Amino acid sequence: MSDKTLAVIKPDAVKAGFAEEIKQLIELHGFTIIIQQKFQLTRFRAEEFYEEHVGKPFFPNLINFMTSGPVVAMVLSKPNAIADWRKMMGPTNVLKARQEAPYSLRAMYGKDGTQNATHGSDSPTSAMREIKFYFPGLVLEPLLPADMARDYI
Ligand code: DGI
Repeated sequence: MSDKTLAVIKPDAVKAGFAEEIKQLIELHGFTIIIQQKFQLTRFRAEEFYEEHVGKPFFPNLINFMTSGPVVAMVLSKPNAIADWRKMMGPTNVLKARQEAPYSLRAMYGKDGTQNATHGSDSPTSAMREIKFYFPGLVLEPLLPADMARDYI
């Protein structure tokens, strides 16, 4: 699974009209967008997605932000997708991103600590959980090994 990751263009960047530009950059960096869809998250769904942050001081702002408009969720594929997408996004905090990685997506398209333009899974386990969260019907692996599958065609 480390060749696939879940990427999200967050409401600030979608609202500002950056989604198409960000998708072009994603493809220029060698990722394939396997599937993409625009979603409006409810508070319930946003709280479920960010359940690891429940109780932290920034949690209410995060939920308000993530439900403030549509997001574009995508499954990206490429060797080393998880780490390479995290690198392309840059640090979580936009001000830090602008200092340390000025050409990262968060530096270029984000606004502040909360409104940081993009999301990316941080491990193979979270990639699997997050891909299922947005795309529960997506089959990423063949159901049967190819040589066995031939017997069923
Ligand atoms: O995986 P990341 O998005 O880089 O970071 P994360 O999973 O630790 O946090 C999820 C989001 O929550 C992050 O994109 C922005 C927000 N957040 C995290 N830490 C802070 C924060 N927002 C504020 N205002 N302050 C924080 O310290």
